[in-house]
Amino acid sequence: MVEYSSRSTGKHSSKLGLLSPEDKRSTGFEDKMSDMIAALVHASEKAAKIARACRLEESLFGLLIEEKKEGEKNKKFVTDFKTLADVLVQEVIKHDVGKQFPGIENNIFGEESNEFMNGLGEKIHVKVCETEQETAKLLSKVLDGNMKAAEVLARSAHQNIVIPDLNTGRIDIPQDRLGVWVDPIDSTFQYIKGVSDSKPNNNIYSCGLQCVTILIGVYDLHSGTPIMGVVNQPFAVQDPETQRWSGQYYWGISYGTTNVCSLGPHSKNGGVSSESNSMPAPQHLKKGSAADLEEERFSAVLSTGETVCVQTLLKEACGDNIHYAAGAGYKSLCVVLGFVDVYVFSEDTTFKWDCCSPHAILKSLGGGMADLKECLRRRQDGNREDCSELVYNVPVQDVKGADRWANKGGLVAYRSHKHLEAVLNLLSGISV
Ligand code: 2IP
Ligand code: CA
Repeated sequence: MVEYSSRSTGKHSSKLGLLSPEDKRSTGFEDKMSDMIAALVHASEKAAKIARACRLEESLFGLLIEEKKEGEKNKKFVTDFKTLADVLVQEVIKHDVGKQFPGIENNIFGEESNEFMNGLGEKIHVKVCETEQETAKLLSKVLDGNMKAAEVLARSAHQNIVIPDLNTGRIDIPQDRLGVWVDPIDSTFQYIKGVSDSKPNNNIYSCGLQCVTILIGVYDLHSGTPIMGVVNQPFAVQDPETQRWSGQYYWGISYGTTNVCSLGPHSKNGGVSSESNSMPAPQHLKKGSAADLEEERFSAVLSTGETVCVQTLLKEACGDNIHYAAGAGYKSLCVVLGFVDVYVFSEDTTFKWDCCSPHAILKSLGGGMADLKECLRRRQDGNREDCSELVYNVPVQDVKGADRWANKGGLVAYRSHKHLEAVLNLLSGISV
């Protein structure tokens, strides 16, 4: 099997004074939360390896791409293979993080259930077992006896991965307050399609494997606010000679007055960056003057599924600075990286697992992710001061299935409050 590498974004920044490893040892402080983010990064790297293996290992790729062929008799089964890979990643995260933080596995949530039915009508609960062999045996039952594919998957699930020290500094958060949202593969459609030669425009890929992300976000079970997150891009860069993909991951922690991120707070990363990210929200912007227009100028990334009304308003305000890209996680990452100022979505088809991790990173950079329609409603009620951020612990009432965890009011992901304000000014007339 070919080895693939991922690298962290390298640059570390913190708004805190950091404790050196020596300081930590001398204080005897149990730096649990920096271990937690390391465990999440580690789990995301393993998930990235599984995602790459499913595309690159012949025995798995065959199962994955079958889905594209219409009308095949085993279509349902191969659709389930993608689900199986998703569930396996979810279980790997539960297993690995749960081993280090016993009990947290009960508060790790995702879209899929781990219950499968195979061709023989047997009900199987997919999980990571004690040994690689046991996991392979269990997976082969779901894969109707395909031992080769089961062995490759089990090997990825049990492999040892080393990640560099993240050097987060000391963070003390009670573990029993933590819930975790996992999206094992965001932008599934791009993942299955597997386009590798898409070209970026202003650093942004509108489609292709670059839009695939693995999202792991931790939130406060009581308040619902995001606390830490990892966004892993398993197909970030392809080597033109070997065709091998390498990944990239980004992380951030925001808790109380602690804000730490793998990116500098003013990092531009070659993109159109917001120059300030901790500006107070401007009050009652008057429209019309040159200064106001300057204030309201921003760049945005949108879903191709955005409504015509919102697209038209944003196009008028942003001109050429409007981009389209696949993947809720990827679009949020474009904001994190400063390629655009905002990601706006007025529809209700993103979910808690799509947003929790990038939201935590944006928060650590002084930005956030607001509930678009709730913010607009508050303004219509005359309350321009309070913005409503997305929360992660409250389901939508009277709804079943995945839609319970939809972001009902849409969203605005932003790094700077002034850009959130500009979006809300612009969309103040849309129906909420
Ligand atoms: C999807 C995925 C889609 C996105 C949708 C998410 O998650 O990110 O790309 O739609 O909102 O729920 P769009 O690309 O139009 O933003 P998944 O791929 O996990 O189903
Ligand atoms: Ca998703």
